[in-house]
Amino acid sequence: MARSRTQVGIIGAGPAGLLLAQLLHVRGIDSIVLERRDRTYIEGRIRAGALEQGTVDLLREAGVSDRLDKLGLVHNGVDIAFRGRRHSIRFSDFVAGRPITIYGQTEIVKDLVAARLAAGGDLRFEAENVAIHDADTNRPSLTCERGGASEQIVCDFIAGCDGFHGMSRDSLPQGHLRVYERLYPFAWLGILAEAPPAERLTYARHERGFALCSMRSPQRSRHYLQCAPEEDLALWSEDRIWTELRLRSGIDLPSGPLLEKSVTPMRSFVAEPMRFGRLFLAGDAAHIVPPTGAKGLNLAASDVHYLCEALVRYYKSGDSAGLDAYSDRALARIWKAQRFSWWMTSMLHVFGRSDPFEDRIRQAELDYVLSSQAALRTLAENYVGLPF
Ligand code: RFL
Ligand code: PHB
Repeated sequence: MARSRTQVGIIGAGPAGLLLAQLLHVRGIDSIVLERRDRTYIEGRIRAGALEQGTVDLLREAGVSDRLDKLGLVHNGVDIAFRGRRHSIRFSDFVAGRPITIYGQTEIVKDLVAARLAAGGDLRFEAENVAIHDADTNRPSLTCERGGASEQIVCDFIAGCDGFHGMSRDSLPQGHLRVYERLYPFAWLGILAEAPPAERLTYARHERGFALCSMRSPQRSRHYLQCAPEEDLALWSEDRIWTELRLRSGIDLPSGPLLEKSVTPMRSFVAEPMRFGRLFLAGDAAHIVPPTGAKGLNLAASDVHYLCEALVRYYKSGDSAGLDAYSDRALARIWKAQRFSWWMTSMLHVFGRSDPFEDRIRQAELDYVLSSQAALRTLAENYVGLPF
């Protein structure tokens, strides 16, 4: 068996794992990243797009902001369409200097992979059967198989950054984790299209369901429609999608060829604590939010920030107080983002006919938010991202 040694063994080359590896590198700490998929796959997975300023700053600190600075679309607010009217919320009216930046997660992953490889970083793709050993000792290790050969990596610490369907959360002993979960009775049908986007990021609550008009570049739009969790994509022709988007958003969106079409379930999920011995969970491996608040990737970034700071402190001075505090610190921010994502999701989606009273309450809440400076401030503060 081939053996290696590193300071931090990282499972998963999504935004969390890659950003952690790159930030640790900048601070002089080495790591090895094990990723189940190949490079083309992870660089093509279309997901998030809205970055908080804290996430942008962290990418800058990691030295991967050249393309982001050039291509990122800076937005100082969002629109909410409701009952035939568009309401513009300007973040700068409430929180100074904290815009959001639209830059695709695919691009972040490409930038991080390129930076890791340019720095001679150890990124191991197509690592199968990754397993964690002795996480509750001072000498944890990882094993995996690549190209039919077994590998072992002995580390000081392990970071489980392998997303919601990864193995690290499940490798914890039964009973160690407490899980909180909510499934929503709807999903999002998402498209990426070669078509100019709406001018402003627009969230719409319509009696036919929620819609979101976003973008990736001045020529590329990213839109979402509330649909059923088991929605059959075959029933959604391009024409039907564009008609529905225009109806719900009230925007005369130009159409164009679709580059991608998929259905995403909506879920809130938190597993705590985010630590077992020398294994630390970060990002979607520990928590999922419904995408209505645009918080998933941003939470992965803040987890990584806390974890990186804790590891740097440990390696600088042998002080493990930061590591001991990691889970509580990360969870304090996660739960606030969970609340915001749940609130935005509840207020902007149509939950069906099962509870007409609650539906009217949700509409009244949105009506109130859009008419109250105090409520708009609350929305803006949370949307741009709470401080790290
Ligand atoms: P990821 O991105 O899932 O990466 C995990 C990586 O681990 C690998 N892996 C394994 N590797 C080795 N061994 C195993 N056993 C493994 N199992 C899994 C996987 O192949 C993968 O490469 O998790 P990470 O890094 O925590 O990043 C989280 C974000 O991807 C996620 O939170 C966001 O995409 C959520 N999200 C959004 N977040 C935002 O902040 N702003 C947004 O605007 C936003 N929009 C979205 C979103 C997510 C969406 N979908 C599709 C879920 C919009 C959508 C539609
Ligand atoms: C996106 O651009 O993909 C996006 C933007 C805002 C969200 C979710 C997704 O709330």
